This record gives sequence, structure tokens and C-alpha cells, in this order.
Amino acid sequence: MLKAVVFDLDGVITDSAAYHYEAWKQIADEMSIPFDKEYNERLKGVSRLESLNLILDNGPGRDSMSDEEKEEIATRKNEVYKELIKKITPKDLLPGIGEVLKACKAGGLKTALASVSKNAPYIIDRLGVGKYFDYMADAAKIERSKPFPDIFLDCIHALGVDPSESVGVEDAEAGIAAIKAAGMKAVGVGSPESMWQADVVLSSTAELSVEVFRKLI
Ligand code: B16
Ligand code: MG
Repeated sequence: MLKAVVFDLDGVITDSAAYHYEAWKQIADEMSIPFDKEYNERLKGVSRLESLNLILDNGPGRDSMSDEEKEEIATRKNEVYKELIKKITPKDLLPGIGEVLKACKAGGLKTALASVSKNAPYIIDRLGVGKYFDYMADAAKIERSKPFPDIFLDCIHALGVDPSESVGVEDAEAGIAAIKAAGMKAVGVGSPESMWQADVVLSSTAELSVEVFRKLI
């Protein structure tokens, strides 16, 4: 029986990816490293430091600077990003998200947020949907980022449910891999090419529903 649904944030609850892109673009331009929306796809669901490594891979390489220098650049990116996400309001929920979160609660399902973003609590607060989550993973305490299952396992352990009773919702290839590695069913939102590991693929968050989740278990 379905007992819990675990949601990713960026690309599922809201489109914070656009702000991540804007902030990284500014940093990449400063370093004269080519960076466009297509390359940005690789950064989705990946940690802040690994995102910088991926950008450096497209330029002088990830071994071209010290950990201290990387830390300084990643912090600068985050300052730019934090300014941008101040603009987020409840209107920035992706289509159907408010409805499906309410329906999960009405249907007696437990819910958690599995975002590797350290800014997730602030964004959830800006969106006004904190009350719909029984648990939010603390990205700072998750050792291995997606595609490892750690963040999804942390969520279902906190909710006290088994992977076989849980569904995860993701928009990134690394995120779907993490859900599957956790032994859960995966709902992918996006193109079938990047969501090939998902148990069901939807083209928009507007198609998410408790019925879609229940059918998987
Ligand atoms: P931060 P998610 C992820 O969020 C983003 O998809 C990814 O692009 C970002 O690098 C990562 O959060 C870390 O974010 O720099 O704010 O800690 O998809 O797991 O909700
Ligand atoms: Mg995401």
C-alpha cells in the first residue's frame, strides 16, 4: 500500500533551476568558460561544489584550482543565487503542485522533501508550502548527493515507511537514479529520454496526482 511521497524541489515544486542557471552563468562568464542552458542540464540535482566541477570540466578542468578557491567561487555563486530567490512567491509553484500536495494530505499520505539544495528551507518558506511536508531533508547532513540514494533513504527513514511503500518525484536523471537506488518507485517529470529510468514519465507537474502515485504500488 502506498504510504509516502517524496518530492524533489528544484524542477518539481518550483523552477529554481532558472535562478541556478542565471547565477552560474554569471560566474562562468567571469571565468570565460562556455556555459549554456544545454550544459546546465547536467547541473540539475547535483550539489553546489560538484556543479562548479562540471563547469570547470568545460574549461581549464576541475583540477585547475584549489579546494579553497572552489569554495570561494561556490560561495560567490550562492550570494548571487540568494539575491535572485528573494523574488520567489507562492505564484512560483509549478502547475498543479499546490493541489497535489493538498491531495496527498487529504489522502492520508506522508510527504517529504528531498532537495540537495541548502537553500531549500528558505524557498519552501517563500512558496508558503511548508505545512504540507512532514519532513524536509537537511542537505548539509546528506553525505552523498544524487544519484546516490542517501537523501531519499533519509526521507523515508524519517517518515517511518519502507521503500516499497513509497514513491519519489524527480525532474533530473541523477534524481531518478537516486530514487531507484533507494528501492522506491519513481515518477519522472520531463522528457522520456532523460527520465528513462522512471516507472512513469509525465510531461508536466500538472499531471501529478495521488492516483498516479497509487497505481505504482
Ligand atoms: P544549493 P534539487 C539542486 O536542487 C539543484 O537542482 C542543483 O542545481 C543545485 O546545485 C543543488 O540543488 C544545490 O543547491 O547551491 O542551493 O545548495 O533538485 O535537489 O531540489
Ligand atoms: Mg530537481
